[in-house]
Amino acid sequence: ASLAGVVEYRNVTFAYPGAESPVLSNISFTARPGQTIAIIGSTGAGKTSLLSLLPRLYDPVEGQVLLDGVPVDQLDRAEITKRVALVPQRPYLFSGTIAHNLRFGRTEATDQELWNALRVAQGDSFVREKTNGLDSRIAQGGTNVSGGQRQRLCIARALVTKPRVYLFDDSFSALDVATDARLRAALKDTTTDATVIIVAQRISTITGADQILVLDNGRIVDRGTHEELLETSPTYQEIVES
Ligand code: DCP
Ligand code: MG
Repeated sequence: ASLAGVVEYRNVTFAYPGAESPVLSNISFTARPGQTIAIIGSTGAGKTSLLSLLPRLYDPVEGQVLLDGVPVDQLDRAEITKRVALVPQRPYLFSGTIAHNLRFGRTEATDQELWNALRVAQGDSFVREKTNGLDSRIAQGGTNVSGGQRQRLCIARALVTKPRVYLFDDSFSALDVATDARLRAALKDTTTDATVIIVAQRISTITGADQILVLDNGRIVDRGTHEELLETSPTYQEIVES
């Protein structure tokens, strides 16, 4: 079977450079094309750190992270960037037009592709309402758009790259529940072959995930579907009730 799009963490332990204790301990899981894997856990549990190891923002101190069956430290960084899109927790917009921000240097993307990405990200209507549409200017840091609009533009930017793997770090938190649900439904329709890893705070964002990893203090303490975890995981129940 092809390993294209398969993400595997194998006994991964990670500490930030210079830090004494690890922020991730013995993390193992596999995410396959067509699947959505969700990661949930309290603030500081290590969710962002976990995602950061796939695009090699950092490397583990023990264990391996594999993409397409190959350890990521054996892959070219440019190749990883092509295959993996990370929507960061603090999405970054720069001073320039919406089109510039969506293309992010990918000059080959057509306007039609930008609009398609915006439609999936539930961002097409607010862009259309702007006088200059795709040519409207974004201020440095995206200060002239709302938090939810910023998130949707950064999700659209990820869609434009057509990656095999999407990493969403709390990317739906500024959206209202209805927009969040519409966006994820549209995402599922257009990324049927992609591998999706979602970090989320809101339970409703992840109830449909194929597998949920419950992260606590750098460890996966429980895993399963929403229904399974409701039965088996006190940590998950606490999160649901909070
Ligand atoms: N940490 C660190 N150096 C960094 C980033 C984080 O020492 N450059 C520490 C802070 C936390 C731990 O690592 O103790 C885990 O941080 P994460 O950002 O991975 O935690 P989460 O993403 O789970 O937290 P949040 O839900 O607040 O985003
Ligand atoms: Mg985080």
